[in-house]
Order: sequence, then C-alpha cells, then structure tokens
Amino acid sequence: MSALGTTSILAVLLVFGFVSGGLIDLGQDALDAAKYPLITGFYRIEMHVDRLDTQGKSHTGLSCDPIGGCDPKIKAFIDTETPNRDFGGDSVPYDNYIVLYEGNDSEKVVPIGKTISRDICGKGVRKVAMRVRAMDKDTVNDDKIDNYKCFITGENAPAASADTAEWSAEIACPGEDRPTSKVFLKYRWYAIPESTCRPSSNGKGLFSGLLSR
Ligand SMILES: [Ca+2]
Repeated sequence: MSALGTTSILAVLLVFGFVSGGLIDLGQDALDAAKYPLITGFYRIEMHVDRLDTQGKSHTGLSCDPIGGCDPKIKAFIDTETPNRDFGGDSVPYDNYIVLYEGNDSEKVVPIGKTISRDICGKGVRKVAMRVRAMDKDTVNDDKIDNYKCFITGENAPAASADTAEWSAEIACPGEDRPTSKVFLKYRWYAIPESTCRPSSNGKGLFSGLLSR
C-alpha cells in the first residue's frame, strides 16, 4: 500500500475514533456538569471490593470452563479523570489496573476483601468511576467475565478528614454485558493535607484509545 493510502486510513481511524467515543462522552460530561457539584481540593478516595458474583459464567452467559469454576483474575482502578469513557484504552489501559485477586476453579461468589486508594490533588471532580475488570484465565485465550463500573459523585460530599469519614452502603455494581453478575463494593472519601497528596494519572497514552480497547 502507498504511503498516502496508509496515511488516509490512519486519518479516517482517528476521526472515527474521536466521533464514536468522544461525542457521547462529552454529552454525558455536560449533563454531569449541570447535575453534580464540582469538588475541588485535596482528597483521598478508598474503594473496598468485598466479593464478585460471577455465577460461574463469562460475559457470554456460558460457563467459564466446561469443568469446574471460573479461574478469575480481578483488577480495579479508581478513575478520577475519565469516568464517562468506555473501558479500555479510551479511559484507563488495563495494564494500569491493580490486581486484587487471582485464583483457579473458584466458587461462584469469589471472596476478595481488598481496599485500594487514589488521591485527587487540586483538580476539580464531579464524578469518579470505580472500575473493576474480571477475566477468566484459560490456557489459550483469556475470556472476559465482565467489566463493572459504578460512580461516586459530588452529591455525596467528601468528609472533612479520615477520622470522620464513613463507608458508603454496599453497592451491588452490575456487569456491563451481564447485569446479573455483580461486584460488591463500598467507598469513602475525605480531605487530606496537601503535603500528603500523591498525584497520579490514568496513564492513558496518546493512541491508547485506538489500539487497546
Ligand atoms: Ca478458565
């Protein structure tokens, strides 16, 4: 293929990539701006993931494996930057998630019991996405169990300090493909001194939205 042809295809991909993901997300961002107050300052978010009910199935609704239970690898990310974007490179590359659990031949309800945290250091947020991704490990190709996303919003304002921060009620967060599969989690968030804030990013590369869905 000529260099010109390659360039044209790349240009089309870039435009399509922006329009297909971008406009819908921007629309939701605008709705959020009207609905949720902007939280500005220095905050720590803690997300506790208690368990995942896979029902023994992958996202297709079929059993993870012909014999025995799923072999889940479960990871999570607190997304303070792109809560409305799709899973994958549009928001947070999966490699940047924190692994919470790995096991073989699991029960349908997988016990996790892990807490992760992330800081907001001076940037304003209206909405934070608690993202969880579960895969079933296989010899050849890993299969998706599901992606799960639930939100924290400025409607539930952060506590003044860690001492006074209370956990939310437990949230049964449904799978995107199979809502009857749920991850059970809770969160709290609270103001922290600026000196203890640990800035971080989603780690989204320039082209990651196109290349790693
Ligand atoms: Ca498996």
